[in-house]
Amino acid sequence: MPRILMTGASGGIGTRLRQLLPPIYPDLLLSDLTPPANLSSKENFRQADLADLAAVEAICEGVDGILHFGGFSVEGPWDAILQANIIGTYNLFEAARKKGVKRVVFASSNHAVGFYPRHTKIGPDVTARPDSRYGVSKVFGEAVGALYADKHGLGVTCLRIGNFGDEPLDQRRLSIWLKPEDLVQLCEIGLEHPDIHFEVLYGASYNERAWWDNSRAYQLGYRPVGKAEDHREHAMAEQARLKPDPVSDFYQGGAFCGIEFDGDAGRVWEPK
Ligand code: 15L
Repeated sequence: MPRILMTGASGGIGTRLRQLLPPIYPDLLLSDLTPPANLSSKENFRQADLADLAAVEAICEGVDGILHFGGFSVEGPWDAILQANIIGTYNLFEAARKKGVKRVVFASSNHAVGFYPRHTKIGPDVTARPDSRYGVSKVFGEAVGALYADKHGLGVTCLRIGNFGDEPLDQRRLSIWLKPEDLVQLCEIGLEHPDIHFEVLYGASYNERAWWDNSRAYQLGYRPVGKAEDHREHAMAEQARLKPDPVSDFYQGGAFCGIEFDGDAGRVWEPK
């Protein structure tokens, strides 16, 4: 039975996966900076600061696979992103190598490619177009993952997660929604599929308005059950409450693109 470490256990995704993973991976070690508020006596938790390499090495001891959801999950000040996502992600891969971990699933994000316009369909191999310091840290994480796969033989899967939750929150999220059960499937592929060396997959359910070509995930056996269009009415009603914004509404990364934007909104960037 593999021992799986999940970082970010107290965050939004981690909290939900704590319910969904134990039937599949009963030997689950949880970690975060602070313990989850409702930790049960059946759960196994060890505190660790990702910026502290020795602490990360300690939680990787005896682990077969890692689900790395830890770190800063939105745009933030450079120092916070630097510590948690740049140093933290490097430490995670380095500790995994030192401790002989076989697989890492890295929670990348759609914000690694957020500056692609919504009318373009992109695959996993496009040039990075991060929309924020947070997005830059996800590009960095994917690069570190590739290095550790190619140089050290770690099996690495980077999931460019769209928007994780029980339903799509607005029109943008109809294109990028990820149902929790579908994320579990992607984690299983990353942890167990025999063909994994280094993969970038999109973390999205079956969304008719998808901006992403996720055929590689399907080749690896992904069969999402979430259908964004089943929630269209709710999403469009929520959309009607939002204030239009020429930058955020044009690009895939939405509001992350609009944050601190002082370019020329009338002269948009388009891929050649
Ligand atoms: C993300 O990467 C964030 O972690 C999440 O909070 C959402 O903002 C999501 O992207 C999104 O793009 O909706």
